[in-house]
Amino acid sequence: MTAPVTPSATPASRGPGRQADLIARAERLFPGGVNSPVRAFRSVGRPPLVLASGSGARVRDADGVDYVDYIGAWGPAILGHAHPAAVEAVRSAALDGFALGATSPGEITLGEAIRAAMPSMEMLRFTSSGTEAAMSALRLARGATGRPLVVKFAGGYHGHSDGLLVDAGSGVATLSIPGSAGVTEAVAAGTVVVAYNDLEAVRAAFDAHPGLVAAVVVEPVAANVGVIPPAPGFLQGLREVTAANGALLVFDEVITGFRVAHGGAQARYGVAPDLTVLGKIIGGGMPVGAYGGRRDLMEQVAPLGGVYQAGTLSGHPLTMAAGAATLALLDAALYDRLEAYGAALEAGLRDAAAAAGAPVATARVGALLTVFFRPEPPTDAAEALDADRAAFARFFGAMLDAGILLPPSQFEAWFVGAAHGDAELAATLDAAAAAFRA
Ligand code: KE4
Repeated sequence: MTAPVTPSATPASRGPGRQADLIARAERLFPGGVNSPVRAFRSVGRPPLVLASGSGARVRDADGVDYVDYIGAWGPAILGHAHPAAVEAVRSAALDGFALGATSPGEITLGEAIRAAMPSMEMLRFTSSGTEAAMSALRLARGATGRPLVVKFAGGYHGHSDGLLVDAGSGVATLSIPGSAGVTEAVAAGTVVVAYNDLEAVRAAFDAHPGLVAAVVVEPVAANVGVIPPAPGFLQGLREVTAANGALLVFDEVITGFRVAHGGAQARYGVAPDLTVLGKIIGGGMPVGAYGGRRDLMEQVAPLGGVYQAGTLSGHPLTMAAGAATLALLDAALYDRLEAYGAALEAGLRDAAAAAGAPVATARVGALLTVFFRPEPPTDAAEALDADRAAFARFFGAMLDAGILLPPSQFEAWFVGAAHGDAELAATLDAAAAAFRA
């Protein structure tokens, strides 16, 4: 095993004030000073961090301040940051050139590893982001079925393609309305939004639009309104209602894939979708997405079939190397450790909140969890969204000041990685004991 990777910049290049200067320059360069909105920390009322390096379970900001990290690059860092095996795999691959413009051996290695873990993905296609993968899977669903509509769930996030940035219409019989400026009503009308965990609403959507629904797309564990586990029977129910109506079931496992089990949520809950969307962990922290599933469907994707999708850097060799090195280390012992840490963290947080008299609820699936500032864990987005955001913001700030970096939103999941150990757990729970009183 090569020596642990130390943070790249030297301490001399950090120091008080560097972060403030970088933020000021970033805010002149990028909208909100960020290249993805959640990084702006706007919902927690704190200035954003500029993170200069990460190692294991910790990250270091541009002023040289270290934090125990629960952002985890928003999911990819399941091994921890700068894991030597992943770093060495990328370093070695880079010596052979970056992108060569044709299939590379690494695509086959990683593709076969994914298919071995998720047998429902008989054939797949790599992309450079989860957004591309989800967008492409739904284009395939519409192309393969010849039907126009997609059903999604309120609070489900599947990337920022137009048809998925929509809000629920006035009822399941109505079509969605734009959820972002720039999304047209015509595009939004291709999507029906219903409540998560509500099988009756899904059945009603099919009844309201007979023969028109191409697919139901779902995060099998909702994680973009905070973590909301599927109700017992919900996923199996989706499997049955889609099959009964000639529609496809699409699992968006960008977060849950290789996170909640080696085979993702489809393995954990025993429900096989027709198509699966992946991202994050399969790239080991490098830009990635993938979609795949039944061979008869994937063979309709160009150049074999009429559903077009493409990408200059899809299957990038350095991404493939990082992903393969990561997946190779995701063994049963690692998932046992993640489960144990997640359970201890959840129990400790509950105890700390109770001791502080803080009305919070936790929701957890494996090493994916959220602390909701509401008395009960939510069962759908509407319940999650009534959490006390101001209380979360106070908690977030107190944890940050104590050296614990949480995702800067009440509606995100905490991402635990294999590098989180006893020291990180103790530091987190010590900080939480005070932060629940903030
Ligand atoms: P990307 O295009 O960001 O790679 O993936 C989009 C996506 C698709 N599906 C699910 C279930 C996702 O959670 C995501 C992206 N997740 C967010 C975190 N909740 C990424 C963080 C960000 O937007 O900066």
